[in-house]
Amino acid sequence: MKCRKCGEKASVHMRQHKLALCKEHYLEWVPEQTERFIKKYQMFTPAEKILVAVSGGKDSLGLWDILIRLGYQADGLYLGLGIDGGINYSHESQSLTEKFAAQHDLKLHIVDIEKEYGQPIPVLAEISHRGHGKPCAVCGLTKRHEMNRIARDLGYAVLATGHNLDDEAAVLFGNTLNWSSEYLLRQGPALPLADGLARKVKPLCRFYEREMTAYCVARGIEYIYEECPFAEGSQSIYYKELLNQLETTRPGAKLTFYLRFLEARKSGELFIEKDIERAHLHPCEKCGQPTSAPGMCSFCRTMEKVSSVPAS
Ligand code: Q46
Ligand code: ZN
Ligand code: ZN
Repeated sequence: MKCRKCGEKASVHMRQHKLALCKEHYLEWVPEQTERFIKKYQMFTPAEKILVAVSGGKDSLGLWDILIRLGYQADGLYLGLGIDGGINYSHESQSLTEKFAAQHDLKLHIVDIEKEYGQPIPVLAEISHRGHGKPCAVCGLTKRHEMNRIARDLGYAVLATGHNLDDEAAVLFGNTLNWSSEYLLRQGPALPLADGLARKVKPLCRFYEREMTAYCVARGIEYIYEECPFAEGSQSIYYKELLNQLETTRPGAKLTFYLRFLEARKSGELFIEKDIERAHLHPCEKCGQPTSAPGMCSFCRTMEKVSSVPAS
């Protein structure tokens, strides 16, 4: 196949777009598309300061690289979760993130959860008895809380994450299977948030995972290949596999699934857009972040529980 732009040999074939491009034109196409999505979903402007949540994986490092190439003011935030899993996961991902920041002369904030809260994520999860033996519930809660906290404390207008289409389609699939209307209402490329919190955006939400891999390889970005060891056997991986099977026989199915959802939601065809969550939110008595729980938010309650248990 030949590159649609220059006629040279193509190196990336995107069946779902009926598009093939050479390496050079692929490296132009990805940021152009990203810019298009940023504008379409009104994510941010060049005047705003962006905080990119970086994990050392291909999506977040790829996102950071694209935003910088597009001329945006984007700093990084790395959360040290303290996960080893026999592969030194957190340590490796942190060094790759630091290396990327140093190579491009970028500002990177690092928050070490153990230093902040006394224990690494797997231990916090164990002590608090949340999440049925897996640290993911406490991990997700902590990541959300810390990203919001840092974005707010350091005055960032926007928090950007590297979620790609495969991630978004899997979440959508799960929420649809359960008809979780509250979650469906909250899912989207750009989420305006309650008072004092940064907007949350996902500029890569229309790129397939393999498109991000191709981008990072073509740009020579070194990223951590392994997933977090606790991701194994998760529901979201199972949904991704199912959607991949569908995609094999129907190229573009994932993209259509996600885009039609966004369209239907926007036009109000699916749900009556009620401001349900907002109506019940109030600031947490301890950290001030919005919560629907009475008194303290679930993060602060979890941490209270943890600090009341003597360390063994
Ligand atoms: S939640 Fe669970 Fe992830 Fe945290 S413990 Fe690892 S797999 S990193 S997206
Ligand atoms: Zn070309
Ligand atoms: Zn709180």
